Amino acid sequence: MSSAALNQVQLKPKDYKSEVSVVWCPGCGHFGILNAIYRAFSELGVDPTKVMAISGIGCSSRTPYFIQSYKMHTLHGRAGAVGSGAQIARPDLAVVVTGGDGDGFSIGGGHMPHMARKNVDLTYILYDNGIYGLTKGQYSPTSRPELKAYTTPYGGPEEPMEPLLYMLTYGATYVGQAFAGKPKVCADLIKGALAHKGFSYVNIFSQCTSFNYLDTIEYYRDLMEDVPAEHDVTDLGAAMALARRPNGKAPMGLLYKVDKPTLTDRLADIRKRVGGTPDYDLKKIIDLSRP
Ligand SMILES: Cc1ncc(C[n+]2csc(CCOP(=O)(O)OP(=O)(O)O)c2C)c(N)n1
Ligand SMILES: [Mg+2]
Repeated sequence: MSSAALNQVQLKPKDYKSEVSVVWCPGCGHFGILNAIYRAFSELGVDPTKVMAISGIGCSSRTPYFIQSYKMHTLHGRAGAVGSGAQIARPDLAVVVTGGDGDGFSIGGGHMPHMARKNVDLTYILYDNGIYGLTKGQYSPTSRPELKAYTTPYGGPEEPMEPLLYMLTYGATYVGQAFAGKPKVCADLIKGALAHKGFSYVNIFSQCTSFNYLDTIEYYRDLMEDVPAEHDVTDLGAAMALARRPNGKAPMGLLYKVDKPTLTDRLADIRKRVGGTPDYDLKKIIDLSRP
């Protein structure tokens, strides 16, 4: 994201809390992720007046309310599209999108590949609790088939998707994963994502203590294994192999990080080529399109 927002202030994590009280259920993993965001902001000296926090709808999508920053609580599934627009219009701002597995991969699933392939310079933090929490417990694209939810009382009829494979396939330039019970790992991954220039995706498992009785904090603790120290984060094939969960273990840590031109860089190149703001004269556009 924009480096203009970094190393600007010296604030404590609590200084990034807004005046709005947090309304999640007791024991919800989302608290851990929010605290990791505060911590990452503090450690990077992020200027709150340079942050645009954007979300869709969901328990996780309430996050911008709790952060001292500019914010937009948008439509269900559209946070990525709004975030992309905000980033293009104001490349000097640090755009941080937060949301859930339902918001990002059900209704919002059509936006995810495009943010990734365009390398939009923003940070996307996905709170993956394998359920629709806000609407009280429906099956999501990351629910395990064994989960009996209100919409799947006999268990799920489909295989869950793998968000990491999806984002790696579509060209995200920073991909990491952790779970809410590891605050330092979460904060470090978010810090790396914020400091990265390009589309950063951080998948954080989050226990839903009200509606997902399977994916508990103990389950995530057993499920996850640190990314091996020898893993090369520039090796896409190796990152994908880890995302496919060898030995059934989900990787925790940074899987992938490469530098590539961002959408903002490419738009600036076009402006340079045409010698300023592009000319929107219709006749010229038609002539240019048919050389
Ligand atoms: C267009 C539209 N469809 C459906 C809904 C209902 N709805 C609100 S939040 C949500 C899913 C939330 O799940 P997730 O994104 O995983 O967030 P969580 O609450 O689990 O953090 C749904 C289906 C809506 N608000 N708008
Ligand atoms: Mg969810």
